[in-house]
Amino acid sequence: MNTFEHRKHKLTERYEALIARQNQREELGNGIFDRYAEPVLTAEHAPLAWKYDMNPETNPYFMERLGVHCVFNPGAIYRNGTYMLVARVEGNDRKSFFAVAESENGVDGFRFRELPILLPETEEPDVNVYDMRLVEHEDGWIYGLFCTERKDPNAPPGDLSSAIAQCGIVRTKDMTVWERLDDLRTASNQQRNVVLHPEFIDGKYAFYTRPQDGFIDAGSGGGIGWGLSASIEHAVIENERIVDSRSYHTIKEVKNGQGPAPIKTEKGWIHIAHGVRNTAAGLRYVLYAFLSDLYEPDKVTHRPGGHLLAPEGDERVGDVSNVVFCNGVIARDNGDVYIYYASSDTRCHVATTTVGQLLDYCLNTPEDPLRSYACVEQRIELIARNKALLD
Ligand code: M1P
Repeated sequence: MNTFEHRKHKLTERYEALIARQNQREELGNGIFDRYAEPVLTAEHAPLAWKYDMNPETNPYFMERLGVHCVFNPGAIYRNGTYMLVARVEGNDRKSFFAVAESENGVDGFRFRELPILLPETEEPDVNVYDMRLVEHEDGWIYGLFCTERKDPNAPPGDLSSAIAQCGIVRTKDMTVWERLDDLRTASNQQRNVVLHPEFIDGKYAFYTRPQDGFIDAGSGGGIGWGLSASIEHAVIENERIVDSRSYHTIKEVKNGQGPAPIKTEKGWIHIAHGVRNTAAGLRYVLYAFLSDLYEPDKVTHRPGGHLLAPEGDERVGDVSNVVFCNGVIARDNGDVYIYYASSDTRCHVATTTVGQLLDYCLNTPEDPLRSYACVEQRIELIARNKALLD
């Protein structure tokens, strides 16, 4: 066997073993959700044909020609008995693109479709696209809202980092053919983490937004916003207001953003979001949850304190370390919930739970009382109640 044949054979074997690997639910957990031993989707899940020139004449060393660096921040949807992730795949060239991976059970066996999505562009081409939120809207379409990034035309000469982030919109009926609509227009210069609410509100399309002053910094902006648009083909939000703001000395003091579209329950909408705080080691991203009113989803009714899920163990290290981020969740009709989250902008994981557990978490976890003294009071009260049970 020559180098080409040997490497192709070994790499194919390793790839198929990875796809066939079973995932184990970790024992006990925290009662809120269960983690799994293995990530569900990684850069190694990218098919060999996406990376290698498979012609021995032109690639005698069986060398990677177009490497895949990371696979993270997937949108998620359950269709026709299949768990589908639309992952953010990042090439070695730093450009992200979207690709659909499918699994029969939602916790392992994810395999990418043959081709990544060739996302249609608008007249103003995207430089980078990422973090798609998939929503089955009551109008009958599946929408994908994502971040489209282009160079900031007002950046001073020599500044090759400043970008303008805005919300791009595509829709599909079959998860195969994607129609590009106009980018969302709002008053904010920067929009990331924009999510479409699955139902009409007052006959209009409703959006969760995240206006910011700068590409990285919230500045005087930030918080999860809310706005309505009569049209989805040419979506415009005239009035945007903050429904979940940033807050001093909390897990969301620097910025926050809506995760996937919220989950509808009889007690309200369960939201999974991310909160960011600063540390000496840089920004730390965690997930948190809140509940909003069933009929007025822009009114937050319950705010459990602290994080829902924070990076742990290997999750803490990656391309952008100390980050967990979620823009995909699947809530099955039987109440099972699959939270797809990425760690450190590198790989995708799943945590499983139920609507019942998430509701209990939202309804019965105390709010952050915002001061150490009050936090201790809160904990002493819990200890006292437990002690009373023993007496
Ligand atoms: O690097 C962490 C995350 O940073 C951004 O999130 P936010 O807009 O809240 O800062 C996004 O680029 C996200 O993709 C990334 O995971």
